[in-house]
Parts: sequence; structure tokens; C-alpha cells
Amino acid sequence: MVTFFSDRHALHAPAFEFFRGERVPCFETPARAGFVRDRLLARGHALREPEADSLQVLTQVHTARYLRFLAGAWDHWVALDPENAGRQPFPSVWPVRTLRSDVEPDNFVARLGLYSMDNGSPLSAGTWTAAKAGADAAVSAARCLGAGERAVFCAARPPGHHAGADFMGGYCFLNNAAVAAQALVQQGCERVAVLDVDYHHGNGTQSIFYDRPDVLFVSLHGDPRTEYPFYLGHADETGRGAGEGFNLNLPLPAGSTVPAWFDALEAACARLARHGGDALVVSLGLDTFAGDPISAFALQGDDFSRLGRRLARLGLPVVFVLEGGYAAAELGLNAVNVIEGFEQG
Ligand code: Q9C
Ligand code: ZN
Repeated sequence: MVTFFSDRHALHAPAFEFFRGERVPCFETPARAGFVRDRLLARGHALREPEADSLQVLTQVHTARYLRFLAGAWDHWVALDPENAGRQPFPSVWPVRTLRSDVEPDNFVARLGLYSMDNGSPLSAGTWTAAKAGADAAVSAARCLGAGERAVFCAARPPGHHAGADFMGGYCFLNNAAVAAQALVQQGCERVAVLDVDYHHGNGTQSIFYDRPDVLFVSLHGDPRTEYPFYLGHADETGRGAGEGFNLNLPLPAGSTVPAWFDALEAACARLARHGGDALVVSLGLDTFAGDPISAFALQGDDFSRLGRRLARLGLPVVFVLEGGYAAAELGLNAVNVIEGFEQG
């Protein structure tokens, strides 16, 4: 399968995040992509450098002021104090209900809070460059589908599906799946679908397309009553206005079994089949793996092959976009299993 991979991912390398009140090493690491790259190469899949510039598509998915903030964030942080180069910025204040988010404060940490949904998405010096490489891969993949390719894999990090039009969150900065879907629409696909199989609900992708009938969003995820991102991903979120009926959430309790997960996948596939459409984007989170350190589903290696085979049966051209998955050493095998299952299916 055509696979886009850029070494620029490694420029996003924050050291730690907050977890249960403690500073802990980041779960979302450069090593993750290294394991995926190594397994792809070992299985004979050629890697291609993303060649497209995603900037125009990014302005259709994210707001101008958020893109401006993200592109300059690290320089602004270091400009406050040269010693900040060795520190990580974290937001500590957010414009929740009754507070204004239309006025952008001058204060850096206040702006960081304005553009963040959590304190769990640490920035580093190369975050913009790395995230941009992922978006470039997403547009490159869409172009490949336009040129007749059956399926393309974007093996990029950081992930994207929690990032909304104007905020980062959940280790995500630029919404690569939304960028792929928007690029497909712009190049003439009238109906696109996004299937999100990450353990966590893709709140960013849902919100970006919530009012639109041209991009169907379907997600299988841990029930937000107990699982991140908590404030979106319930079954009663079905779309709004012209987008009513074009959003399907299939939340499952933490601890759900593999058969329960595949039953939900069947329901997702039924909705995707009814949509028809010209192309599918898969937000390929692999944190549904039994060994994932921060998630609670139970998929094993073979189940990822089965997922790939099932998606092939939809008969649609597919852009696979890597999302979460934090059992790093198994991430490569699990990703390749989906890819090769799809190719066999
Ligand atoms: N710092 C993805 O899988 N963070 N994101 C929990 C708190 C939320 C996961 C730990 C997990 C986000 C793309
Ligand atoms: Zn996830």
C-alpha cells in the first residue's frame, strides 16, 4: 500500500505530560512512529515523503487565528524567557461557559488555554513542523486517491482527531483525518465518510463536520461517560441543520469484549454502506489493543487483520490516518495487520 512517512514527525518530542496528578513521560512518543516505520519496511512496504503542501486545505478545516497561534507558539514561548526553551508550556486557564473566547488575549498562557481543550497536549519546539508534515501526508493521500489509488496509509504523528477547528487536545494539533476528507471534497468527491476506530471519540472531526451532509462521521469508541474526551461522543449526537443524520456515535463501555466491538463495527459499516460515497477516511487509532496502557478495549493482533479485511469489503477507496495507540512496541505490527488485512480483503 502507498504509505506516506516523514521523519519530520520526530521534531514533535515533548518530554512529559500530566497523568493522575503526576508528571509522567509522554505516551505519544517519536518511538511510536519508529516502530510503525520499521515494521512497514520489514514487510516490504515502500515509504514516500509527503509531497503536497496542505496549507490551503488547513485553512478550510482550522481557523486562521488558531493556525497563526500554533505556527508561532513555540517562538512566542521562548521569547518570554530564553530558559523556556528547556521548559514545556501548559495551559492553566480556559474560557469555559460565560467567559469570552472571541477576544484573543495577549498573554501567552491565556492564549494557550483559549486554543486548548485540556492540559494533556504538550507542545515542543518542532510541534508545528511535525503536525504540518502529517497534514501534508493527508493531502498527498487524497491526491493519490484522485489519481486512482485504492488505498493509502498516512503513518504520521502527532495524531489529529481530537483537534477541532480552533483547538488542540488529546495529543492532537492538526486534524489530519479532517484534512484528508476536506481535500477529497475539494478535488470533487461529493460524498465522503470518516470512520474513526480510535479508542477515544474523535471529537475534533465530529465538530468540524457536524453541520455538513457531505462528510459523514461514524465513530466507535469508549463511552464518554467514563472515557476521554468526556464532553462529546454520545449516541444522541446525530448532526445539526443540513448535517442532521450525518453523524453516528457508537459508544461502548470501557472493558467491552472483542465480539461487542465487531458488532459495533458492523453497525458502523451498515451506515457507511448506506451513505455510499466516493471515498472513506479511516481514523486508525490502535489504542483498542488489549495491551494499550491508557485504554480499555481488548483487540489482539489478529483482530486488526480482521478489521482491515472488513473495511476492504466496503469497496471504497480509503485513506488510513494513524491516530492513537500507545503500546508502542506492538503498534507497528497492529498497523501493518490492518493494512495487509485490507490488501487481502
Ligand atoms: N494527560 C489519542 O488517542 N489523555 N489521544 C489522558 C492525561 C487523553 C488520547 C492522560 C488521551 C488522549 C489520539
Ligand atoms: Zn485514542
